[in-house]
Amino acid sequence: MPRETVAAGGRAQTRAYHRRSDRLLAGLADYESAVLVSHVHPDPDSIGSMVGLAHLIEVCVGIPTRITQDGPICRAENRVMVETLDIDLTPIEQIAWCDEEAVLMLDSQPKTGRHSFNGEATIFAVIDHHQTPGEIAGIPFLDIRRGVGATCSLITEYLVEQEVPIPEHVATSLYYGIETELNGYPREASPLDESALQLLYPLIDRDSIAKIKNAPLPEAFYETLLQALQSSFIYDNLLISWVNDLPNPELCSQCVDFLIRHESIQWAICAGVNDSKLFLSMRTNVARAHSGEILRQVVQKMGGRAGGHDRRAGGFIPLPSVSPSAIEQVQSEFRKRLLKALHIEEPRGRRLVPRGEMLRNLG
Ligand SMILES: [Mn+2]
Repeated sequence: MPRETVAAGGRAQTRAYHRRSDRLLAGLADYESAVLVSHVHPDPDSIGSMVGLAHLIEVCVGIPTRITQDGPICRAENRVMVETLDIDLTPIEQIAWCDEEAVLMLDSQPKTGRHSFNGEATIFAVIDHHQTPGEIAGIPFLDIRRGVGATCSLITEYLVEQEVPIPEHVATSLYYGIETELNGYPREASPLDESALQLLYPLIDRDSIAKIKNAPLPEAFYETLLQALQSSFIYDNLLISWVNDLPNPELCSQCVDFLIRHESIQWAICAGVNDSKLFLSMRTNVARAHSGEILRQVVQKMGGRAGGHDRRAGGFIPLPSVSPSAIEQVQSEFRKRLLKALHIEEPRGRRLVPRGEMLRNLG
């Protein structure tokens, strides 16, 4: 256990830090400010955990903090979250990195290919719950708990340990971050997630949560969903859906959230082409299925990156070109590898919506 020698009444005394939050805050005492970074396409857990930690640091250490945004926020709910809760985000490319400022990485680990931050400054802390391993050697403060459902639950624990009052917008951010990560299965994650949700609930603004959950969807969502439905194929208990013209990467996850609810499948994946990459979003309704790890292993052999959790995963595979034949070749190899990884021996899929049906509906 880390110890620090403090002067007390003229006599040196050794204090043991029993709690992670004590150790984190003590380490920050040497810095003038703190900058919080996370992964690309920020999600509610990454944003919520940064909001919560920034509050903890400002109250307990008394130094200014900045919350960064890595890449665009595309998902409608996430945009409304930032607007409604008035979250101040600094684009990560505007940060001038310096040694006096502590860098804390949340909901992500260094060098996983999931962020623009790539060693521009020394990282002081990594706080995460992903299965995807990163390069963490030499980082002074680490709190990586893979069994926990949300990074926001870890930050809620710190706030409770330090007895810091949690303002409404902070509580709402943390609560929504945990809720989206758990996808309706709090007991499956960990008791820490469940207790964090219960603790935060009386403090949140329920109207804001309702507003976020009912975020207006862009017209592009419906066009993408139509493409996804028209190109969905079922192989045994797996549904694969191809979107060859994906307006933004996060629309894959919105489509797949809907597709996984099909009554007779256990796995669903939506793969869409955007910016010379095949973006992937995978879901399973099987408990503790390690889908993040499965997808990571499948795409790794194709030069791609992926990660995630038990029921949800995401990633991408770079495309050599966006010509139809190049796309088709990558799609077919990915399908082959995925079927193998899921032990599915059905090489020919059946269409979710038969072709004749689609043509008849066009009338
Ligand atoms: Mn997370």
